[in-house]
Amino acid sequence: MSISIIAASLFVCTFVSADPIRFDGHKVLQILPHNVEQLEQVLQLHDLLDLDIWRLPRKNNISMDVYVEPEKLDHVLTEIKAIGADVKIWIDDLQKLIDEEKQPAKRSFHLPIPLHGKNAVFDHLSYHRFATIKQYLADVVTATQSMSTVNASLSTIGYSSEANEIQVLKVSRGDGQSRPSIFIDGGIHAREWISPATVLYFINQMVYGDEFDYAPQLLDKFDWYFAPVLNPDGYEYSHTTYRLWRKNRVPNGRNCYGTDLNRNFGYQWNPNVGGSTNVCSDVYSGTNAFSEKESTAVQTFLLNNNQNMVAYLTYHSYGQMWLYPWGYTSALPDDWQDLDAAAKIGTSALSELYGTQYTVGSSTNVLYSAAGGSDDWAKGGAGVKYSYTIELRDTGAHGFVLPQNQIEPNCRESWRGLAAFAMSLNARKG
Ligand code: 0X9
Ligand code: ZN
Repeated sequence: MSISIIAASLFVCTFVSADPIRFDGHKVLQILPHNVEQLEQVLQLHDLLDLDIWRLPRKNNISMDVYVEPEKLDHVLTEIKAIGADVKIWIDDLQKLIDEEKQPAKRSFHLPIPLHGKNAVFDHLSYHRFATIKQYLADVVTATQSMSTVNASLSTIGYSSEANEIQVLKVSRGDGQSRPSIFIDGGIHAREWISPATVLYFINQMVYGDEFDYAPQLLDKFDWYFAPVLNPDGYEYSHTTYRLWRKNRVPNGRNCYGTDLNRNFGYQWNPNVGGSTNVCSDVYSGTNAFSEKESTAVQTFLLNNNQNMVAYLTYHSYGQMWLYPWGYTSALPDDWQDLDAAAKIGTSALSELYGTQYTVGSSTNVLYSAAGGSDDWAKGGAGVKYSYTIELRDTGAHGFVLPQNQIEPNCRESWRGLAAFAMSLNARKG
């Protein structure tokens, strides 16, 4: 089996339940294949046993994170040892992490938290439900109405399959001048909760100002579009029912739900490259490119607004990577050196606060090949030059279940990285 189709069979069952599914005793293993043969064998095993690979670096001799239910554990461990790969239990009890994730984080002096609406506080230190996020966005719009140097306006660019709004907040100087623009989205994958939290933090800094005073410069140079939750149905489902849900929630028949929106964008769309034609798979690519309402909403919006769009950044987790196209092939875009240099400016600024290290490179070469990603389409389909997928914290200690006390440092460093990146684009454009 080739590396390009390894992610093709990450199966997840669908649960219908009043209480969230529990993950007591569920493990994440770290498996280290020593050569290509061992890697291939591990991947065959993953196919056979329907394992969920959380992180899959492209090369052997770099470990992979694999989620295993308790019933399968003994069998998986025996098989991996027979293959000769190293294996260790990396996360011992997933439920414990899920419980710890909820621990409230301490408020930090770095973040002035404005009051909203009827004096309600939207803190940027917790993971919020979709309804609360919508209220926050509406409150930001109201707040900027009495500000003279910044304007925020909200549009609904489409509706999800369960009829939730997909919203974009435009933040600009509001002086009637139009500037080059940058589009930032989050929440394509439901379980990556740090992603919407990061985009919301960016909005907050841009509108209310930030400790480094980047916001005025960033608003002088660009108009900003923020779409914090592109997959609202999946996001809610990951809160109410199944913490590790990835896809949207479209019904597919066979009691299986969801398309992986990041396999559904229409540039070199191909379910055989890192996606799947199996409707139950966690990386199901959809019936065809742009079969999903959520991806179509982004397509329509970007095609209508791409005239002067300089950058597209889509925030995901986890792995600490700043990735550029292509995801569908190991070949690189002609201008990859421009993308590489700008990403390195971002990651080096990001690391200055806490020393957090990010890997920069093309997504196929750093991670794995997967066609149908929004980043590939933004560049190849909408012609946005600086197109990236940013994989936020961490490198696997908590994976998708990043504790709330890491939200703030993650967002602070990411804001610094974003600002340095964006300012460098402007400098280079002269
Ligand atoms: O597999 C993905 O969709 C992304 N990783 S994640 O763990 N957040 O699911 C990486 C996408 C990289 N870009 C493309 N393959 N086009
Ligand atoms: Zn993702």
